[in-house]
Amino acid sequence: MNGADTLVGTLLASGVDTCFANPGTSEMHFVAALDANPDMRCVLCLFEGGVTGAADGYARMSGGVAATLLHLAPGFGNGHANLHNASKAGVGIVNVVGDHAQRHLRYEAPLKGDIEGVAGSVSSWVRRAAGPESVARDAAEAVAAARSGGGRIATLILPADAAWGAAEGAAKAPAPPPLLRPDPAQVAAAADALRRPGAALVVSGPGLHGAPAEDAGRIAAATGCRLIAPFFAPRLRGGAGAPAVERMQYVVEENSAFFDGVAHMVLVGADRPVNFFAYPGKPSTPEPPGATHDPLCPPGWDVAWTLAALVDAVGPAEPRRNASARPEAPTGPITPQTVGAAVARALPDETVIVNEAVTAGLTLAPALRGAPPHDLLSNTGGAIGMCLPLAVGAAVAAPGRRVLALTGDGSAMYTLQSLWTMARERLDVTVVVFANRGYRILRLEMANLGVTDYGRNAQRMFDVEDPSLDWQALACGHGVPSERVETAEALEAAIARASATPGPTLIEAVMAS
Ligand SMILES: Cc1ncc(C[n+]2csc(CCOP(=O)(O)OP(=O)(O)O)c2C)c(N)n1
Repeated sequence: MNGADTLVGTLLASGVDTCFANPGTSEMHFVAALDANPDMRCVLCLFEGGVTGAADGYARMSGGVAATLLHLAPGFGNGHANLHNASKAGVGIVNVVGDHAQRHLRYEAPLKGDIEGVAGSVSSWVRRAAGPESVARDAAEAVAAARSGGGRIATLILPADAAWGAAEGAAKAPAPPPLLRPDPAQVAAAADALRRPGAALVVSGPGLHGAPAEDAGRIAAATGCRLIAPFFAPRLRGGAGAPAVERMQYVVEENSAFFDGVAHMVLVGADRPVNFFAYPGKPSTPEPPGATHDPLCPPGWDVAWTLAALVDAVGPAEPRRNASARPEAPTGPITPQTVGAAVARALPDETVIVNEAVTAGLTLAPALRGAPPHDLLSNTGGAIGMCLPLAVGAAVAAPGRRVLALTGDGSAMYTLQSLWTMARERLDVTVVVFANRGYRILRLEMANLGVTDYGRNAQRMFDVEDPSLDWQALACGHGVPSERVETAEALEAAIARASATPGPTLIEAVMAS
């Protein structure tokens, strides 16, 4: 038995049985150990951004910890953006990053780099295995760290000689430290405050699906407060029958209007609301001046317990629920206004939607409210290129559920190789690429920043044309069947068709504007 064997044994003994991977020479003993343990599902992703995004999608849908296998500092660096998103989502990931053997590090070998530096900026736990005999204990602590605070990023650096050296046996992750909880007196005070006019309960993280979301709905019903979720929540239970939750807005003015009348916010699993960007002359935060915040249960604390304690304090009530509503059949060009109805009408029950449609998805929320029940995964960290990888991970974690990946064409190009993983793993994913042939949001943002007149350089940074991307050819090249639609009614029909077809399908939705 070597260090790598004890690592895989420890992951499995600790309940981590899925590894999204992009290996290299320094990880070959780890690969051999994974190979010797068929209970570990290994999923090859052809770029590290695909690896880390898939781990995020897997963790969001399974509630468990995903493992990744990354190749030294450059491999980790390639996966950084989606680890940033994952850390904002508050999910548990154990990254195993290979490094050169200790004796090799005194030389300037090509792949030598600052793994601690790049990993430290996005991990809440980083450790370098000192030798083969420490690997099992290190791995066990990495899993516990990934489970701490409800989900964190832990990175274990595995030097090649720690992997290949002789070691004793596997370990098992200890229980993570208990989640922090607010004081009962603080819960009682928050419950009182929620009964007053202008009160809002702002919930995120694990508070937006499952039993905690039901509790959040009960609290709103019992107190009459508003129940608010971030615009970009990690996992939001939605559709008919789900507790009614209002979602913040993206556009600054719309977000200010949304918070109109809010005098006091109780934050559970959520940070203080903030606008996505700063703009000259516009506020950073959306609530009216003088509104107060109670950070009752910060992200990483015990959200489920806090919501249950608030229910006890405010008394029983039935949540207000979204009514079932089927939008009118959309017709004509595919625009942000018709996308919502097309998606909502074609949505199979219990779909997992991954939304990175950017401007094409801006009006999705109202249409989804009365749609069949679903889970919605959003871009929590603002780094684009999460949609296709998250769809991979969500589909691996939730077999039997259809995954609908809604992506802008610009965003899809960041991590396009994920299509190949969908095809290889036969994942039931419908990918809709909203082809508006540009970075449309950046054009809108330029105007938001007060610049309305721009020339060739800016234009060429906003258009993705000349040449146009051929989405059907790109899908075909990754082994994914595809179709192209140009009207909202054809989009609805195509999503319905793809949903009934096993394996992945890509739909190129040509946008009119
Ligand atoms: C990692 C990263 N790089 C760049 C950006 C800036 N950015 C935000 S949206 C966007 C373009 C999105 O284009 P697309 O997906 O086609 O959606 P559209 O705006 O056209 O609706 C870019 C480049 C970002 N948010 N994250």
